[in-house]
Amino acid sequence: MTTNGGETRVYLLDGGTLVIDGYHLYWNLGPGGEVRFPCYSVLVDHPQGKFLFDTGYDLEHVLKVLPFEKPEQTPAQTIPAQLKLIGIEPGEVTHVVNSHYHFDHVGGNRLLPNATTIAHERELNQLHHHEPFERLGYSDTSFDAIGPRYELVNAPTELAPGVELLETPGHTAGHMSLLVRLSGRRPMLFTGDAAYTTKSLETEVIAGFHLDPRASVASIRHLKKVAEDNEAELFCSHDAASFAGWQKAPAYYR
Ligand code: 5PN
Ligand code: ZN
Ligand code: ZN
Repeated sequence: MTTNGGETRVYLLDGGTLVIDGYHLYWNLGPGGEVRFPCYSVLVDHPQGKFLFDTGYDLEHVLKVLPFEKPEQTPAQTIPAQLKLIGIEPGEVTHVVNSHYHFDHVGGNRLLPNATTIAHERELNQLHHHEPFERLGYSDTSFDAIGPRYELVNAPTELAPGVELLETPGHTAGHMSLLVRLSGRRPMLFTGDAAYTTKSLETEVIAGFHLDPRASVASIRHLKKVAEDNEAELFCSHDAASFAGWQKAPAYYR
């Protein structure tokens, strides 16, 4: 196992793009019309393990179940290809932690044969007992079917020194965000779908896909407070303009 001399590195893995309507992106605000946005995963290469936060979508699944989201994902934008860019084999990933179990955040889980899946107990329960309106969101259960080793958490939890999970429910029952402290820059706070874009943060307008809208708004406010208290930079889940400006693998943050 490489340890990078004890340094933690954060890599953003490009997983391609999807399209949704602007009214789904900004509930009851819009503007309407097609919006194409990125899906990405975060590899935290830490002295105590290689933690992957979210794993993007499975192209075959989206083409079959949600073709109207017009997926664009090249072979280079799969989890194995993105890991290869940084010289890591899928079998070397020690832990997978999903912000939540929507299809666009779990697609690569099944490709990580040795990883322990760190699951929020309420999210795992909701995957199995979701409301009818959550059916499409929870449509990719491939990762659950193959029998991963689960480690149940009730966030907030420290996965390793400087790697913290926060509870940010509302979008889903057990949604989690990730705070990573680094030696060479300010902390990185990955919101997951608690905030799709910086406009979601600024306007406090949540996405149309949600379990509990009032909890969703509270989670946006919680994230802004945590960012302020820790002087952290917020990284939203599906913001094309932001994503274009970030360093992507094989480059990294440290
Ligand atoms: C991108 C996207 N598309 C569909 C759904 C859904 O049905 O619940 C969440 C979600 C998405 O994030
Ligand atoms: Zn989601
Ligand atoms: Zn999403």
